[in-house]
Amino acid sequence: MAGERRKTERTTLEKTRPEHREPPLFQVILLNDDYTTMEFVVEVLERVFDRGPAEAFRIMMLVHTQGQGLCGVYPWDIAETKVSTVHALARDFGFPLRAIIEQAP
Ligand code: TYC
Repeated sequence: MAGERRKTERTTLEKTRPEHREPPLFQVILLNDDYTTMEFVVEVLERVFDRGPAEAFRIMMLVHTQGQGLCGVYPWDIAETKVSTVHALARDFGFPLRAIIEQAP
């Protein structure tokens, strides 16, 4: 029966697909500026991006020398929350520190 054949084909197609799709991932990129202190950036990388002290210092120096640097890769909602947290902390402490989101390649 045609209906049954279609059902069988559909079942076969579903079985050859991956079980679930990975969510698209987004990079959170920190931008350099001339006013935010190095100490504050290291603190942000440790607290917001869960980096250890040495890694936080390495990323801060990368941003300082290259103009920008990757802090982490997350699904959209988490990336957005990280950026909002960075901007809120920076505002509270009077620094112009900015972070942006880019689609991961
Ligand atoms: N360029 C800043 C300074 O010399 C330090 C800095 C590093 C600022 C990284 C922002 O994302 C940044 N004090």
